[in-house]
Amino acid sequence: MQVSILMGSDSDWPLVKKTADTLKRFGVVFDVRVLSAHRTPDRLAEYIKTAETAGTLVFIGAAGKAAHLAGVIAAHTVLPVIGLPVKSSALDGLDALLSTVQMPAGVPVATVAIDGAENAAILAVQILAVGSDTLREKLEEHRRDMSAAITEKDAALWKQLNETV
Ligand code: RP5
Repeated sequence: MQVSILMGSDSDWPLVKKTADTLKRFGVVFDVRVLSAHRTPDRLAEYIKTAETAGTLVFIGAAGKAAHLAGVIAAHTVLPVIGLPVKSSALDGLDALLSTVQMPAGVPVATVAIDGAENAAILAVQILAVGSDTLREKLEEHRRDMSAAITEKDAALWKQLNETV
């Protein structure tokens, strides 16, 4: 297991599935669990220690509302922690963003955008790629694919405009 994805509730899964699917595309081995900083604090702490022993190198903590999950994970490990603020509140995720990103000095959480599920996975792959040429090549290929897709969309738009003018 290279990445442990933790989410505060099963209601986060429709979003977090995108993180899982992206990791799968890169061939990264991961675990996904529902563990809450507030509702299951002891089991969360236990899991983090178990995951470290099992070889986890990066944690992803996805949570909404007063989202302390990623911060609490970071308090229990020195491994890199990525925070994914989930838009599940009346405040549209701004509460989760601030709760996740505003960590005290010495205990960072690398926070992606509100609902930035794909970027949470890509950042995890980038961290793992520091020690893996294979992952680095896959990331470079991913960038080339994105670039080609944009070029294609640009060309399609120009074609459409020229046809209508
Ligand atoms: C957070 O509260 C979870 O991460 C979720 O985003 C939100 C709502 O949880 P549920 O009430 O749907 O379980 O802790």
